[in-house]
This record gives sequence, structure tokens and C-alpha cells, in this order.
Amino acid sequence: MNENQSSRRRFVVSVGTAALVGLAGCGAQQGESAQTSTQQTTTQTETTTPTEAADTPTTTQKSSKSDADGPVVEMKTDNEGSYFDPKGLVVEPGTTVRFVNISGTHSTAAYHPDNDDGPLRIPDGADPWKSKLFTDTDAVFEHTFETEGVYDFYCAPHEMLGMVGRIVVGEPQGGPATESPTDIPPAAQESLPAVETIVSEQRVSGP
Ligand SMILES: [Cu+2]
Repeated sequence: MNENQSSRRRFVVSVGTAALVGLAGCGAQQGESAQTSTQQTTTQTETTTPTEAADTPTTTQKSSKSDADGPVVEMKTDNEGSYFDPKGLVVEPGTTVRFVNISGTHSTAAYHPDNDDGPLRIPDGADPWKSKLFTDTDAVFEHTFETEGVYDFYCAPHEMLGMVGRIVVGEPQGGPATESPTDIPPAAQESLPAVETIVSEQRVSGP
């Protein structure tokens, strides 16, 4: 797998322009200071752009977060900790999953050598994904799962605390993520639901 095949990230960051208004002179003007609106909007659209034709992932961008548009995995920090919810999920091949930041600061990334030199814990040949770090509520990252099998993923700042998840696409298929997860931190190992549990329950809530 070549380097260009890894997720390409595109950041669209618009920062409100800080207008510097200098009032020269010291006339008898009403002391009305120019109010600077520091409106700061950070929008990120991440797309996974394939550079090879084989098993082409589609990229969609939707702003809605209603479940009617497909499965949502929420990213949360509350009194139960930091976690993905659900942390285990079964979807059909071709499904776009939306990761939505609900509270706290989180990211979502597939366990893949392209991501922080991590272990490979998604199907061989499947496209990895990696989001930026989200701080805004309702920030959304989407990934479309084309290849059948088991995908393990993590939140970069909370992996050590066990913020990980597992998505089964179609049938488990016996890929890398069906092996014992001894290559990830202990808390992450404990938090990952068993493949059999996910398959039988279809959805396993976090934390
Ligand atoms: Cu997190």
C-alpha cells in the first residue's frame, strides 16, 4: 500500500478577521470603540479519496445527524468517562457511518500502520480513516465501509483510557481484528466488545 493511499485530509478553517481600526487624532468623537467580532468558525470536511480504483470507497458529506441517514457513533465525555457509543456495531457493506462529537475532545482513527504506526486491525486492503481532533459539539466525520470484516478504531487522546470501538461490516471474515488485541493498550483491550457479542447483539453501547 503506497502512501498516497492513506486518507487525505482537507481542512477548511475560516477564522474571523480581526479588524484593527485605528482612530487617529483626538477630536471630540464619541468614544465608540469598534467592536471586533471574533467569530471563529472551524469547519472540517474530511474525505477519504481513493487513488486506486480497487474497492472504491464513496465519500458523502451530510450535515444532518439524524439516524435516518444511517448509523451514528457518538463520541462523548461524561461522568462515565470518554467513550464511543455504540462501541460495537454491525453494518452492511457500503454503509456510511457518521462519528459525531457530542462532548469533550475526540478523534476517530482506524488501527492501521498509516495512523501513528499503529497495528493493522482492519481487513487487509480496506481503507483506513483518521479524523482530526474534534472539540466542537456536533462535528461530524464520515467513513464509508466497503470491505467486509472487522474494523477496530480508537480515539487518539483517550486510547490509553480505553476509548476504542469495533465495527463489523457484513460477516467478520477472520481478518486481523479477529485476532486477540494484544497489540493495543490494556484498557483498550478490555473495552473492545467481542466480535461474537457484536454479531449477536448488533449494537453494543458504550462505555
Ligand atoms: Cu476521546
